[in-house]
Amino acid sequence: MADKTPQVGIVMGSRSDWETMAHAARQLTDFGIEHECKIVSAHRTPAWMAEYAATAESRGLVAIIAGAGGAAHLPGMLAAQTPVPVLGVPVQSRALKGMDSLLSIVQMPAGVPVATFAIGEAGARNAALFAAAILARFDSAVADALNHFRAAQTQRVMEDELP
Ligand code: RP5
Repeated sequence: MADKTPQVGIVMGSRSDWETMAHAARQLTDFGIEHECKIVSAHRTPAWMAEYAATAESRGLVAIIAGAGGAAHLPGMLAAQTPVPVLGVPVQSRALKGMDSLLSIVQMPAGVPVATFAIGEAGARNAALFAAAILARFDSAVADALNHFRAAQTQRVMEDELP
């Protein structure tokens, strides 16, 4: 039986972030990477967030993709409490179009890194690709899937024609 232990955690501050973060989940599914998706809010469920961070390493997570919008503390607060690499995705906010999310996530003080991606869908997809790149270093099936993805993407562009 295949091992269903999640290797990547996808967490987000609110259900309203799912539309964006589903792109990360879809990409991991395409690569056959076991993952879990959960709502973990730094502001509304701080104790649950601390528990998630505290158990991430022992549960075998290799990376955590954390999406949040507005005053987006989630990626940084997770990174502060786990040695597992945290990949932050700024979710587009209504008021400031995600600039608030981006700056909240990217401006970590020295000592507690969060890898920060683009605002919205591109960031979610790239965070998943980055997690895959980490896993590919020690999982040849993921390496093959990633190489295939890149080759197919290149092929599409090479064959594209302007109207
Ligand atoms: C953040 O507040 C969430 O990550 C979300 O992007 C934002 C708005 O949350 P809701 O009011 O939609 O639940 O914590």
